[in-house]
Amino acid sequence: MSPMNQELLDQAAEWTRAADRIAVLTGAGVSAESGVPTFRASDGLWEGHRIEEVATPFGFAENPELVWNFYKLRRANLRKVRPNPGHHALAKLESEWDGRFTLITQNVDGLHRAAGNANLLELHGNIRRTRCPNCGDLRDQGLTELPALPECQLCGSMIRPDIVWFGEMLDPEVWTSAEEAADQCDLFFVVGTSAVVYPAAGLISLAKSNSQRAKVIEVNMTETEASRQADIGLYGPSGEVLPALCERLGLTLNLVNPD
Ligand code: BV8
Ligand code: ZN
Repeated sequence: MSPMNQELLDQAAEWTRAADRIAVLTGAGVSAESGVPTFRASDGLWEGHRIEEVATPFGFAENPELVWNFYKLRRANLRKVRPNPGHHALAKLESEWDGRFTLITQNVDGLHRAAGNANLLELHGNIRRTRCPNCGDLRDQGLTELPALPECQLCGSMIRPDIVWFGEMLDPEVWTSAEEAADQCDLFFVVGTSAVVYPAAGLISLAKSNSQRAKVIEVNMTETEASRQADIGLYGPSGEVLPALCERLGLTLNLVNPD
């Protein structure tokens, strides 16, 4: 870690130690060191398709097989993927700030839950779950291989991933809880997100302008849309920066991944 970061890391540790309520917003970058590709590192294309075309209800209506393929490939990749030290550091922080720590994620990969975070808000759903648009059946399918066009076990209709696509509303309960966490925190971390997707990215300014005048700490490889709102920017891989922060706080990480 660069010497400049050491000083900033000390400041971040001081703010964390003093924090009463912590909220964290994560994006794809926190899973990058686990081997999960981010969205916009490449040219934002998947098999030549723009994500914003594939991850939409219109794309699904147009070509359900293509969209199911997009998710089945990602589900298959996740079978060999484990939480990285960045995920474990966030689980450790939650256990230390028990009841005063909320993890809000845009990720659908389930790795925060696998690392042990429980007070977790999955804004964009979860790739392990499917939903039936006809009868509403919600099912945790794990990461098992699914048929080309999976059918509802209750009513036989074609089911979809339980994921929030572009142009779709977020689950109102999940979103309200995320807004409350950002509004009530006095320390807000933004980790591994390009902060371009709304309404998730709006949580940063919500925290920044809340009555506690929350401090904002960004953890990323590079500057992002969030950087101008961050009081501190810790630039480096979250799998190194977050464990280094825990070390400053005297917290030892449990890096064992339950298989
Ligand atoms: C909605 C599920 C109301 C899919 C996802 C024009 C302007 C502004 C907004 C809009 C607009 N047009 C439309 C909108 C709204 C739209 C939106 O925000 N579009 C964006 C693209 C402009 N939002 C919506 O549609 C939302 N719904 O608005 O509802 C509504 C209703 C009806 C009609 C209109 C409005 C729904 C958004 C949810 C979309 N679904 N995911 C799937 O995953 O398959 S979003 C998708 O992007 C993922 O969830 C992902 O998490 C998310 C954000 O991306 P990031 O996580 O930030 O990933 P990214 O690759 O971008 O960045 C990675 C970062 O990590 C980088 O900064 C990199 O530097 C860093 N990094 C890399 N390695 C590391 C690292 N950092 C640390 N350590 C490392 N090792
Ligand atoms: Zn059904």
